[in-house]
Amino acid sequence: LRSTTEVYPQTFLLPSFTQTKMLRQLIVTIIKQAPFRKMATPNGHYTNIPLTNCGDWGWVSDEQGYRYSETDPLTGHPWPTMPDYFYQLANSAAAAVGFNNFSADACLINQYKIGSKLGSHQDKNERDFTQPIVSVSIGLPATFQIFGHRRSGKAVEINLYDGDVMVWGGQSRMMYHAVKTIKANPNNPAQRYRYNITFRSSQ
Ligand code: MD5
Ligand code: FE
Repeated sequence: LRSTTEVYPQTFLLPSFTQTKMLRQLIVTIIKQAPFRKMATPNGHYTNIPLTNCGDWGWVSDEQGYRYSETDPLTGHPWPTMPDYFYQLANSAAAAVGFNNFSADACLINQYKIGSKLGSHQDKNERDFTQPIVSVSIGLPATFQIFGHRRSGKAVEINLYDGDVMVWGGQSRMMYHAVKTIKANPNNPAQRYRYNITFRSSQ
């Protein structure tokens, strides 16, 4: 049995913290209003990973840069309401490792296909870096890399499975991180995607 570990200072892995059936159903509902899409980036490309958001604020990218927006640039409408089930999950995961006042106002949902990856980057579009970030893995397994203060070099690697939750607090939330190329799951060859739901306090 895998138990909660501090995989990096102030970074906690909560293995099998949640079931994912309800999460998947709620994602289906959200993407009817705000579908997954790649977003343009300032360097003239598109994000590798299709994404969407729910909650008061959503992370967006365009030719101008990265920021949080109260509306979906595809429709001009507010993002879908964050399901209470999502909010409570993020809250209880944060509280389980000592962050008792976490209140997510932003929820980013990433969709990874087999063969896709997320390059090394820092998350720095939020206003209050003392607030933790909570991330939930659904579907295909992934190897997550934490590089530390440099973009590349030697990384701490963490395997993430369906239902695993990570909480990034303190200094760890400013670390460079990446997701290695997603592979098929030999234990479940029919599985085609990994979803990651990231909860943030953005404002
Ligand atoms: C993922 N997503 O698996 C990850 C989970 C993203 C992203 O990285 O930006 O959409 S969030 C992991 C994370 C968040 C904030 C800080 C750190 C890692 N960190 O300092 O290592 O789709
Ligand atoms: Fe990130």
